[in-house]
Amino acid sequence: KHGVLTRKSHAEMDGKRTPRGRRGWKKFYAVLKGMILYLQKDEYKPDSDISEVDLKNAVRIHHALATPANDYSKRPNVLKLKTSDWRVFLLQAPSEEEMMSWIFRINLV
Ligand code: I3P
Repeated sequence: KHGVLTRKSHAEMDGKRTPRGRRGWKKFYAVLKGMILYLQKDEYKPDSDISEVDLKNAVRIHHALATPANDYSKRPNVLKLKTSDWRVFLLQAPSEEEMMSWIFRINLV
């Protein structure tokens, strides 16, 4: 699965709140491949190698949990992604349907 997702980092690997200055929203082209959610700067190209930056933004979603971010009301269609290493991301999808589809696919892994 792939598509546009806008990401906000909420908590870090140690479970602590992401510090000021790194809490902004950033738009990515997301690609879910195997157990990894790649958050790429540019559009998906099937045969191109993944860049260093894109690898840095990749999220391991094995044992991760995705739920609708019902406690976040500033933007629509936002899901909350909790990873097995205690990071928390908010991810905004372009529509509710897309949000539900990402949640379903992430939780299937
Ligand atoms: C953050 C940025 C986010 C905002 C966040 C700010 O600043 O303005 O958009 O979240 O507020 O800290 P920075 O880019 O300097 O990290 P919202 O869009 O959800 O308001 P927060 O600290 O209350 O999460």
